[in-house]
Amino acid sequence: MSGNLQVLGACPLDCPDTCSWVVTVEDGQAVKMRGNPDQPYTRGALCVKVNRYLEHTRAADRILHPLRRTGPKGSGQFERISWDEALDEIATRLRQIADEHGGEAIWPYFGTGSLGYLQGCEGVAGRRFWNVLGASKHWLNICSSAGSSGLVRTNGTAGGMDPENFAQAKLILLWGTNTLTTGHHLWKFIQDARADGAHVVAIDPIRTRTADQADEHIAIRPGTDAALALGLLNVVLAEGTQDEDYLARHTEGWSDFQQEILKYPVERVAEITGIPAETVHSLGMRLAHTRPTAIRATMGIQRHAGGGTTLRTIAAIPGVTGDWRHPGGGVAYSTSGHVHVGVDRRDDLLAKPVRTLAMTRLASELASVKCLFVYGANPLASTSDSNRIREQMGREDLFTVVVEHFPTDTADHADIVLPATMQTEHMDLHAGYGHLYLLWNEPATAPPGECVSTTELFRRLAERMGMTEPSLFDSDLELAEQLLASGHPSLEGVTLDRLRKEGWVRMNYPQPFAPFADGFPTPSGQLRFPPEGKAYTPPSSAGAEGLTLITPASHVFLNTVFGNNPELRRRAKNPVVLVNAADAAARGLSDGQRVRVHNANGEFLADVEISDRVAAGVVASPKGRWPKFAPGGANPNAVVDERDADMGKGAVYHDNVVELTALA
Ligand SMILES: Nc1nc2c(c(=O)[nH]1)N[C@H]1C(S)=C(S)[C@@H](COP(=O)(O)OP(=O)(O)OC[C@H]3O[C@@H](n4cnc5c(=O)[nH]c(N)nc54)[C@H](O)[C@@H]3O)O[C@H]1N2
Ligand SMILES: Nc1nc2c(c(=O)[nH]1)N[C@H]1C(S)=C(S)[C@@H](COP(=O)(O)OP(=O)(O)OC[C@H]3O[C@@H](n4cnc5c(=O)[nH]c(N)nc54)[C@H](O)[C@@H]3O)O[C@H]1N2
Ligand code: SF4
Ligand SMILES: [Mo]
Repeated sequence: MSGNLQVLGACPLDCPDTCSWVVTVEDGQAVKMRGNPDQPYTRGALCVKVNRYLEHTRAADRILHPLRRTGPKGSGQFERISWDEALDEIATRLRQIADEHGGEAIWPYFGTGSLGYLQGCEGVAGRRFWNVLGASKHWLNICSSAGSSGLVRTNGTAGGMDPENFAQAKLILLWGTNTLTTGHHLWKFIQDARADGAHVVAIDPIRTRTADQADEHIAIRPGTDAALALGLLNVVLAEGTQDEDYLARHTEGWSDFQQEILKYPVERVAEITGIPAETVHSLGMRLAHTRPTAIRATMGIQRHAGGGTTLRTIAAIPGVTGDWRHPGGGVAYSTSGHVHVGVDRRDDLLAKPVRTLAMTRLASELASVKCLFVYGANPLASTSDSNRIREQMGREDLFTVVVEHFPTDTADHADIVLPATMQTEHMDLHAGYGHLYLLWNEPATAPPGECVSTTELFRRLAERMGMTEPSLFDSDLELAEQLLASGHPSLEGVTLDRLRKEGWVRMNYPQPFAPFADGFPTPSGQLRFPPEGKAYTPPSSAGAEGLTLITPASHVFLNTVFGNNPELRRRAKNPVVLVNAADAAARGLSDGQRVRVHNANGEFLADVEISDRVAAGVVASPKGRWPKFAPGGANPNAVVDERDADMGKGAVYHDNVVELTALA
């Protein structure tokens, strides 16, 4: 690599926008990265976080060599070892554990550090290797599974609107989503709609920066959104603007669901949701009379006891209004249901069926595990009930391998740390969960130090363990060819050659796209309304003493990625907890005062920010901070329950009851 090159890549991070980027390479060094101006969703912009990506690849604390633990677990004391030594030790321990305790005592625990189909979670990297070994399966349910399950129940898929078609909407509900922080590229399409007269409403217990920019903010009581959906439909029915033709042709269960809606008059909904009855009514009137209405709901809204039901019932709205007829109408949660890349985990390589471990249950399930093999994840910072995880990860009889870029709290607990490549150093295939493009990421530079990609790591491990199954040794390009060869019509003409040349390709969906204008991917082809009594699940905090804690996305971190970047840490300032003046007064707390935010699970420390951004009864403190950089050594996951939502075993990050106590 010499001279000046422009290399096309894709952002690997867990963000709906999956941006296309252009890296300028001079003499083998990546010197500049910018958003691809030609890509219709990226439109030339990255974000406040990824603008620092190249700086991050060269950070002083980057892990560049394999390491072996020398101090107590958690101390972060390591010595450098060679790849040979690391592979030998891992191979020996894996074999020993599989022989003594069975393969299921091994937990390959991966997260959303990279969404790549080769190097990351979307392609379930490493699974073929784990199948040969007979290791437990891993269920990536930390993020979106409750909402996805709810949507599948109603629509047969979690896929919905093409977010680009928000430009055609006349009413936009940003429902439990913080667009300007968590996926800001949608905003341009919202602005296009606004230029055409669309009204934008943010429905969120917090007045976020997105709510500030909306035409209207409705502060809802956490976990009560399904009741609001029913109340809005109650107004639609009263107005008689339901789409009878669409209902008759494309839905089932309407007469029962109609009865359910009638149980939620505006006054009752006001009581449940804490929203004034006039506001519920006026939003209902807008919904009743505005076609098309586009609803953007993302993952925040479903991190609750009733999160699955919430999406199940919100998904009923466009079935009643007939909004699915129009490209600018419907619900957009995740586009991943429209991605039909052919992931082949090769379950046929398993000698016998194995158990599946849910990642949200790490705190409990670790007790039955002898090897935890972590890649693309930072559970000590991101997974619920972190105190119990920390206790388990301190066990001497647990063999822990962590494949990482940086010395996270999780890596500090490893027996062996392996150095991983970053996105500019390996190849990968990506799809967004907020648009309908596939992207190719071409490596821009050679890996620094002894960093190795995920695919290469598993090839090396398979070889070291003496495995002979040929598919374990497929090259990255062979794997990419397999992924694109699913035969699904949405991939017709989408070749690896084209992707490598053009960087991104829209899948074969019409533009504009009305996915359910003519029916749904359910067995009957019809939308299934929620059955009687299943349209609303109250939040677990209902009736509990204390404050409901929401732990939303940080503007400057991406989950815990960038949690060690000096400039972004500086911008994140000290941890704060937003508290309404009434709640602060009731506890004698003043602005800026440091408090313990606590419950039976544990505590974290934060500075009180008295704010009308939250209503009485609700407090908020963002996710993403590394525990070891937080005062008191804990982030909000110390108080988050290890508890399942109603569907998909989803996590309940925004549904925990806490108290605030001044630091003595
Ligand atoms: N309190 C609270 N907690 C939450 C949430 C919340 O809303 N509130 N949100 C949850 C959600 S939505 C999610 S998705 C999870 C995310 O939780 P995790 O899946 O655990 O993701 P991260 O904590 O971001 O950690 C990702 C790690 O992967 C590493 N990494 C990145 N790319 C690669 C790679 O190519 N190879 C390897 N080996 N490593 C790589 C990064 O350095 C980083 O340390 O967090 C959840 N945690
Ligand atoms: N900057 C940045 N961007 C990110 C991430 C990040 O950490 N930082 N994380 C990425 C990941 S992994 C994901 S999954 C997505 C998540 O993207 P979002 O879903 O936007 O993330 P959250 O901030 O968890 O939740 C969005 C909003 O939902 C609100 N909310 C919480 N409970 C309720 C409720 O009961 N009802 C309603 N109506 N609203 C509620 C919260 O107050 C919050 O403002 O973002 C991705 N993008
Ligand atoms: S984090 Fe999201 S907005 Fe930022 S560059 Fe990556 S895909 Fe784009
Ligand atoms: Mo997520």
